[in-house]
Amino acid sequence: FQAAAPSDYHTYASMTAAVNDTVARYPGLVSSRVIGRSHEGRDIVAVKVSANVAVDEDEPEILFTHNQHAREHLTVEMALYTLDELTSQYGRDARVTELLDTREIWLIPSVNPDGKHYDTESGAFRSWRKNRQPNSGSSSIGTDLNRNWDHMWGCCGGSSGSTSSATYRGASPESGPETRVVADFVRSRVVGGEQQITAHIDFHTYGELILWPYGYTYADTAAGLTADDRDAFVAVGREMAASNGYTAQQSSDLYITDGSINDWLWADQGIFSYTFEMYPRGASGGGFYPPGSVIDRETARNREAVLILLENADCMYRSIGKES
Ligand code: 0X9
Ligand code: CA
Ligand code: ZN
Repeated sequence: FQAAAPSDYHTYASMTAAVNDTVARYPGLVSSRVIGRSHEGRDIVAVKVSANVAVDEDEPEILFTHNQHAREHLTVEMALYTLDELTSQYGRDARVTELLDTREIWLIPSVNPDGKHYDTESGAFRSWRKNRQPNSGSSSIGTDLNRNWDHMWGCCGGSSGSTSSATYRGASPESGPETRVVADFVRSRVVGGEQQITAHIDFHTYGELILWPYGYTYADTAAGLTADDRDAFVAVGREMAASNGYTAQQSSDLYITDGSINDWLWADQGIFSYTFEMYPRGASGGGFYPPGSVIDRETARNREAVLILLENADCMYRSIGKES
């Protein structure tokens, strides 16, 4: 078993360079915009991929977010894989071509660039999870961004109020600048009173899981989550899981989380929002730091699942025979 080194993965700088290079090579298909800045002032970038990328066409939009958690570096590789695949296969692969002609795809390759930088800057991995925002009255740094979203924040024992905890929920919902930047971006995609984004995956490591809301309750259905909604989450979730061998389940079946991005995107914005926990399945596969030799295999492993979500994004209820 080969241990990973920070040099096996893109840095924030080399990630940014890869994005900029792709924009330069495919100006008709890819654009990027700075949607805001992290606590330490790094750019948080959203990349748009679509035919006629410069035009805001009336097409279903799909969002992929990556790297909320600093040490989950494989998720940044997943963003760069998806970007490369969609661009290089446009005009070659019929499914990719059709999807870029009929969808607008947003990738945020690193939601937590300060944490990513901190996790590797010493030359050794630091197992850092949170952002790098100081907490007033405490020497402990950081908020768990995936406990900082504004739905049932701190409600249910699925986060911590202690600044030293790895799951510290922050002082208030969206108190993390990175949470706020991404939430503002999502809100900005409401056009003519309608949220354009219909489906989303938040990429994490590790566990090989596909998770759907809610995280704050064990109940299968709850406020704002009907039986049809739940059935559509399950149907598309299971279809994606059949393609990559992950285990599909409600996120609270893993453990209760409150203030997660999935719960906010669904309950507040009506977006079918999944979490993917990527490779490995368990700690013996390298945990958060699998060797660089698995990157190509473990990103390509999700190609089909990504295409499945993109194809379903125009009407998620088709998956349960309730097209409307
Ligand atoms: O705890 C988390 O935030 C995620 N697991 S991780 O090991 N990557 O930290 C799981 C979140 C799943 N829960 C919801 N999506 N609600
Ligand atoms: Ca388009
Ligand atoms: Zn995570």
